[in-house]
Amino acid sequence: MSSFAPAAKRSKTAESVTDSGEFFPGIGKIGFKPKAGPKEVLCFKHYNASEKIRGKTMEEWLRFSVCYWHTFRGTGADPFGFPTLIRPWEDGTDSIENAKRRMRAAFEFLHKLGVKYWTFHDRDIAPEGATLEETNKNLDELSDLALELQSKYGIKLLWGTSNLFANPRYMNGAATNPDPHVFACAGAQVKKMLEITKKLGGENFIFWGGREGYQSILNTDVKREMDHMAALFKMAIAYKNKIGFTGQLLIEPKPKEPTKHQYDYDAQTVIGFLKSYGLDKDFKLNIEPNHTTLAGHGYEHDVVVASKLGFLGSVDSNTGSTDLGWDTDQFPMDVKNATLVMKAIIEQGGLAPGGLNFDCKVRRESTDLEDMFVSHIGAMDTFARALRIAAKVLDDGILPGLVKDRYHGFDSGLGKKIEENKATLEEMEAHVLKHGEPEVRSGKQEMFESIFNGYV
Ligand code: XUL
Ligand code: CO
Repeated sequence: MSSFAPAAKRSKTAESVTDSGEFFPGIGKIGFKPKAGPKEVLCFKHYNASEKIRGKTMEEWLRFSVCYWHTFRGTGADPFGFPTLIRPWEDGTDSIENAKRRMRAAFEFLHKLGVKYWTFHDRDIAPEGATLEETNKNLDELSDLALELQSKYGIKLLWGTSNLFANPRYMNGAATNPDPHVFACAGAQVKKMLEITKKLGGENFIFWGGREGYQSILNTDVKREMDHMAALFKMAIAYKNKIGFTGQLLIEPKPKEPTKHQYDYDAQTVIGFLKSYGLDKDFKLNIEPNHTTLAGHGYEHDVVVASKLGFLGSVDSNTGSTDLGWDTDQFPMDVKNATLVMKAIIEQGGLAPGGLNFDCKVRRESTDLEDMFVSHIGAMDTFARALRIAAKVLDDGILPGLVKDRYHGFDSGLGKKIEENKATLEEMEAHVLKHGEPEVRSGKQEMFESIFNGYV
């Protein structure tokens, strides 16, 4: 690709936007219009924030959040093409002034969309300076503005995180880098971002190990790298407790991309890691379905596994594209998939202090400002429908009852003894000798699928 970057046409300059005072003119607060026609896309047809379902409002169940990195730092650039998403508040510089204008645009967007939470990486909101002092000063300045805007609009921080993957210093890993000096940079960054997250009242803090893995096993000491990753987590727990930050710590699994193999492969791998290093009381998981499918599982798999094992803390509610197969971070529009996720969330009694964070980006071809709203609204309506359907499935009790019935043999007698870990191999042998071959029982998958389809 040549270094010549043809700019997509800018419709308004950053100056003129500042003058008008509004970043999304012509778009008001998004309302609930259940009777709106199919072509009306700037309203909610299903998401009714104050409607009560199973004792909680939709807003309380869904806890939607907008991510800063895709929605306000995404440019539409890809390995084959230049930026396509030219936002009118951007002046093309990495200045503090531009960062502040962008943040005002972000809060206007959150307010108009009616989403109460946001998420960001340290480097999303403030430019990196030449030294750590300068970088931290920039972060202080932008987080002061964030605090002011949070209180102006009544918006809260779902989680903060450190970007430990973009800067070239992290190319060989952050906590898993073979150089302790780089590890120290990661530690310093996490320290500062824990402070900023606390300052903004963040309800969680995330670790996504973007470079914590390897490209070649030949140059990698896997055991030392995992030990070092655990060491950083232990430091984070100690510092969190020291400064009195009460948010939940979360790890976000992903199997690969950008590294060939990432240590936080999937939910079960991370749970095993947390238990091996004695971290399981202090961490939960932030599950991103696009990462789950990248790991070769079904969309809902990691949400269900993490939830059933008591580790589901939050969800990066996005989707991939089965025909592409990589981390495309699309807006979730599939009601069936979302229903399976919501069913697990209702079954565990909700996600708080976690939420449904839209770690999603509009396609690089979706270049209108309006598309930022349309995409989020579509995804929110998808999850609102999913919540209603999942609640109905659980209220009816038909599917849960059928599942329970499949395992009824474990409710009494030998099965109960097995579940209670009181049985022996000798008893197993005696049982088979006495009763012979078990009868085959149909799994009835198609029946379960048909019943589920009846609700969607
Ligand atoms: C990357 C990803 C990250 C994390 C936060 O695939 O999902 O944006 O959510 O670092
Ligand atoms: Co994510």
